[in-house]
Amino acid sequence: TGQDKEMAVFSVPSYACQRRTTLDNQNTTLTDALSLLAENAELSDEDGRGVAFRRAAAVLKALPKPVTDMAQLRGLPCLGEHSLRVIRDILENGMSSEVESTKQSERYKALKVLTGIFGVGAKTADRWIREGIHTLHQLRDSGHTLNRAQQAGVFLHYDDLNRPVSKADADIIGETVGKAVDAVLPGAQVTLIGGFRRGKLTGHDVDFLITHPEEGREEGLMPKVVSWLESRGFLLYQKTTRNSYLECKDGPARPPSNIDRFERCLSIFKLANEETGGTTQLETLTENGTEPAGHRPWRAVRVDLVVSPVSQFAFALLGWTGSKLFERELRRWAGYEKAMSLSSHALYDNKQSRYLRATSEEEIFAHLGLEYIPPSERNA
Ligand code: 8DG
Ligand code: MN
Ligand code: MN
Repeated sequence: TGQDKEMAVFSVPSYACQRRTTLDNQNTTLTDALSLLAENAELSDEDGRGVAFRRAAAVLKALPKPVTDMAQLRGLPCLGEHSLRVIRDILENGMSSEVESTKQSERYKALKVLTGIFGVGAKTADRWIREGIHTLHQLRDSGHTLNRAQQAGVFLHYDDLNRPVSKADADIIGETVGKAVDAVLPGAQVTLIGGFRRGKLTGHDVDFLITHPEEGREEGLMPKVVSWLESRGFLLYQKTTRNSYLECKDGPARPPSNIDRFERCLSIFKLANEETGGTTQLETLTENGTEPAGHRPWRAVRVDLVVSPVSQFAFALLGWTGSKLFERELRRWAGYEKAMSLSSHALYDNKQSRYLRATSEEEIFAHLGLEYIPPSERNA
């Protein structure tokens, strides 16, 4: 028909790691809807459905123009029946009743509030909801014993940790981490990873990868960095996990999953801020000794620190830059298309029964037979 001439026709490769996905998303209404369903599935322990919605959203993020007609989607990968139904509803009625009813549901709202607590995952939130706990006040009054992370998350820093972190904040924290690292191990290098490395302007945390150009010098670095930061009052909370990669019985065998074994630190930074923040929704909950945001000259920010030996640096950099879906797709590509196992430590070729070395992300893409995709185009 005449209409077809006007309509953009899209073609997209099926793995997100074969595509260039910038932050310039032309289909935010559709991808927001699918992401919400993905999130709801993930929070409900339905990871398979979650991934399906994430993949569908990622395909739409890669399109150069807004979708206006279902016919444009013909032949595109990763769009299952369910995702297509949601897209059709939005194109035809301006909204998806499934998305709207999910958003309004008591369960989804409670899951959002409770998993907004640092240290609370879907499992814990689900258990609390089944006990009738839907709000922070109900949680406080329930008498549940919370672990140290959860206490920091709910009673001390809930509002701060649920407010986006800006790139400017990330840079200030980067300077502090740089100073700490330089003081305890001169020559060690700090690299911004995660969403900010992909060019995002805000994030839920700030992620850093630390290494030293001489293999082995990075050993034991994390506790020293953490003490330096702690003694100067930069940390509100920290939990350091030791490197367990070298302790693995089978040596550096194929890592069984994407859970890596680097020395890492999950922390909450105390970031001095010039301007006062907005009012907190939880002023009533901060009666246990903390001042509400807006009345104090600092805010709490989640920071992840990871230490990698330089021999694994390229893999760590690639594995921690994200997005999460991009990482998942890289590993799927490696396994299904190349018979290789990719982790944040190494790349193993199952056919040659050997590890493939790399000192840059470019080399890893080349080993995988993929065109190089820079961080700013990994926003799948
Ligand atoms: P955001 O913080 O702006 O919301 O987004 P992000 O920076 O992309 O997400 P993130 O949750 O901070 O995760 C950053 C990257 O780190 C992402 O690719 C996933 C990856 N990552 C973890 N935990 C682990 C882990 O235990 N092992 C490995 N290999 N990667 C991990 O978050
Ligand atoms: Mn991050
Ligand atoms: Mn992180």
